[in-house]
Amino acid sequence: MKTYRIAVIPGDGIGPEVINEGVKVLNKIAELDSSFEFDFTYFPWGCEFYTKHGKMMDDDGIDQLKDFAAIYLGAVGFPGVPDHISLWDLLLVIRKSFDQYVNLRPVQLLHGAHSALANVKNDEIDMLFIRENTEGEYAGAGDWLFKGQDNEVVLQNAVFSRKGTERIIRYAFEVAKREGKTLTSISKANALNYSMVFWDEVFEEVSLDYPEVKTASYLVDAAAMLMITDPKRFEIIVTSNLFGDILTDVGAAIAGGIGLAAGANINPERRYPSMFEPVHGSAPDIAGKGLSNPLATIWSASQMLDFFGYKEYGKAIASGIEELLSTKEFLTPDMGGTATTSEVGEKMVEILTSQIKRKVLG
Ligand code: GGG
Repeated sequence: MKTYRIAVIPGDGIGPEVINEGVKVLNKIAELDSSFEFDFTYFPWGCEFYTKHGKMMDDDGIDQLKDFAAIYLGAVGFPGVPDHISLWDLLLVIRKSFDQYVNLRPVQLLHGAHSALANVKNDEIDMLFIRENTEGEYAGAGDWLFKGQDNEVVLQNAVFSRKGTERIIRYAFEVAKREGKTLTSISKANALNYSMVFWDEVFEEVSLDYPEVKTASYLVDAAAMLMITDPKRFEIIVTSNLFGDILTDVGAAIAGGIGLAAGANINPERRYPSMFEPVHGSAPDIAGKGLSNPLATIWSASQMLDFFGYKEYGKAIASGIEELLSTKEFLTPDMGGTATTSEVGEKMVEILTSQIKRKVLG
């Protein structure tokens, strides 16, 4: 039997409760399959750890994580710890240390999900964001000069290396080619006259190797508008770190809410573990009350299964979520229901069990 060792970082706020439900789902799928199992190791890192130890993770945290098959992360951030500390010293350091340069965020309006857009059909919102995940505007390069003085200056530099830009664009072309879909690049070359002119040039160059892929290129402001007014024009999208972070929240709003938005941080070469997490943050205001929606975390478990090669289970989770949404009975308050976090997780386990048994028994 194959064993997948998974590092679990539940993190802060609602992180632990949503992760519990994702773990339940993963364990049930492994039990039903019986050719593989998960071995979960929990790490207590996050803001509570910070208040006790003055750091978000152990000093050798990256070394402790490096041999796991994957990392499953809940959420980071809690009042009392500055947001730039909680994000940089845990989530971003993992993404960078493990060269997880691809951030995959599906924006897909599942059946039964409620879009913020009126009169939109499910098949009109079906895109995959491929966000550059290790450099760009989140490179962490800059300076803070003359702090507190009249001549105070802050610099936040965006870093676009040729290697970093080319590899994310090439990755996106490969996905678009494999799936027979269009590829849209989102940038801002009219205003960002170095970084985004360069991004557009690299996109043009790489496109020459993929004549079969139909492409489009938009400025980020136009793209934000078009995602609302004409979402069906987008299929595969490649964009920079910051633009991808912002636009995928727009994506969440049009595809059923942030409670349904899943993300995968991938090291495609598999030299290091990849990390799977919901897009949402820690929502401290509702933490510990059983109100949080675990579906994004469960969906990110499906991305983990896809990554391990169990595409059929990845699909089963997505269709299980659709079944759950369509019955409308087991929804958390953010989706208009009264179910608790764990009731949603239990229902997902029940739906998946009957789906997988039906398949096995033909
Ligand atoms: N679920 C992980 C989490 O708490 N994310 C919050 C966040 O601000 N993420 C920023 C990013 O994805 O770059």
